[in-house]
Amino acid sequence: MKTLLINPGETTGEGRAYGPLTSPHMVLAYLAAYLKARGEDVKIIEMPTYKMSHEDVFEAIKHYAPDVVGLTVRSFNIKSAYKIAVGVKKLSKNIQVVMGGSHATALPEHTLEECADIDAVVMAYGEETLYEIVTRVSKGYKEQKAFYEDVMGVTYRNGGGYIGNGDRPVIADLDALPFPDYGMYDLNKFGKMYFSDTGRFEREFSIFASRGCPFKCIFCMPHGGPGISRNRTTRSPENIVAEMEMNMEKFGAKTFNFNDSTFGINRKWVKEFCELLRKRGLHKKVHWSFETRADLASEELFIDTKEAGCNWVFAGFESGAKSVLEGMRKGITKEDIKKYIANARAAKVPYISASFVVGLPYENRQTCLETRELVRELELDSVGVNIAAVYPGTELFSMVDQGVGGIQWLPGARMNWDIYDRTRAHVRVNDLGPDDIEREANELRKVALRSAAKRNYFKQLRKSAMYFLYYCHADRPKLFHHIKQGIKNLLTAGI
Ligand code: B12
Repeated sequence: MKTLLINPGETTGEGRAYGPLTSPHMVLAYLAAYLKARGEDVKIIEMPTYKMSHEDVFEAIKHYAPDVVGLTVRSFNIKSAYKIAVGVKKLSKNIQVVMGGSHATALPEHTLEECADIDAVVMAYGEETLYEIVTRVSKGYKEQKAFYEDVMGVTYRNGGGYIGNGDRPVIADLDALPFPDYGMYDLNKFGKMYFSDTGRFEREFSIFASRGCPFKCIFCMPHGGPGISRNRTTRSPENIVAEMEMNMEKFGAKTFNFNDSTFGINRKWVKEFCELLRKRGLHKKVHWSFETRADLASEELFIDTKEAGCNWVFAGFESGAKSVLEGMRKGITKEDIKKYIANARAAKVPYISASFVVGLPYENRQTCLETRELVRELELDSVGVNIAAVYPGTELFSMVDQGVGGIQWLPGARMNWDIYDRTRAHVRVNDLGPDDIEREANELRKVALRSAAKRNYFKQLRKSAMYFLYYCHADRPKLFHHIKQGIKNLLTAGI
């Protein structure tokens, strides 16, 4: 039985936001490893990173002749996934087309309705569900519905309607899962990241310590989907270290990024994990980074993790305005943010970065100024500035429907998956129209750049020069895009 798993992102070109990933797609590596461990034949196509067109994908399908095609979908690549589903069914009606991922999990029936060539949607965690489907397909039942009937975590097409089989419980023992198999990818095709403290470019490997998140930020889909709610499961430190060691040995991995929605919730666990890294000598061999919340990071947490090899910390601060922070129900305050930075600096964390969002409920011109002020003051090493994006399955989506905090859809934006390109606003909020939101985001980027340079001008300059040289060699179109952006920013930032 052959299964082809596809990340369907468009080969975007510059200007579009969701280009190739710099770290191999973890979700598909997990699903593939699970099937492989059970003797299945499986392949992965990473469209954006391999720069494959839809025609290239169809050629690959003809060549591999899979029985099941599995697509991982988010709102910004769902249209590309539909195109693949249509093409697959043109090639053969017998290939089962299955979708999973956050978008499909949030809107299973709607997804089936929008594209008649999808046979079923897998909701929440997919390893066990996909394997069950593949096993049923291999049995070659006469009736298609037998592939999906009573399979937990599936919504499937039945005649003119849809049948939802209800949620599959979370995978309680994450240690029992096979490690994500990054050997399924052509790793040379992925980009590398520059690390200021070592002065080197490294390939980053995504890793997970836990699935799920108990917090309730309005813009995030509950991990695993609304059905799975906010259940959080954690791997043992031993299991994680074994995965790191395997990737070090197999691929020479030197850099890991913990992709947990929130790392460090359980301090006792973090202590044990850090101790194990030191005991195994990994703190001298690898670097790693994590994302946590402003109110979770004590100086002690930063010291423990830094001594265990962590060289980069990241947090979503989102806003510098009380009303906006309260409206997003993140449960953090400006004081928490300042304390986080003070703790990280006291622990001498080499690289501190954070992200902000412009255009959430209660945002207005005044709150944007307050965020700018905070960013100016923090002098972070890097700042990601996002324009508010309203994803299905989030509380924010319902808030926009109801106009909470002055936020409203732009005409034609609701359920329009073409708008999720990160460069444009698709809502208006209070006295900010879409152009104002985009302008405020740009202003904030400039403030962030100036503030980073103020802390360490030469570090920033060196980073830019290193990326320049890297892209000269590795990705010319990206280089031209960044030069254009950089010049624009530098000229207007007045550094
Ligand atoms: C880690 C992560 C990332 C990492 C990915 C790293 C990597 N190399 O894999 C990085 C940092 C790159 C990233 C970036 C972005 N992300 Co992100 N990310 C996440 C996060 C925290 C976890 C996703 C993950 O890998 N989970 C681990 C796996 C094992 O679990 P899983 O994703 O739930 O997948 C399981 C099931 O969904 C299912 N499944 C998934 N696909 C398939 C396919 C098939 C066929 C089957 C059967 C099952 C199946 O099985 C999987 C295994 O159990 C989620 C948060 C969340 N709530 O899920 C957001 C999330 C997925 N990201 C999101 C967004 C918006 C982004 C960005 C656009 C953010 C930005 N502003 O730039 C970018 C897009 C980048 C890109 N080009 O794709 C949104 C997507 C919303 C949506 N509806 O599209 C989420 C849901 C967060 C949110 N706002 O709610 N992200």
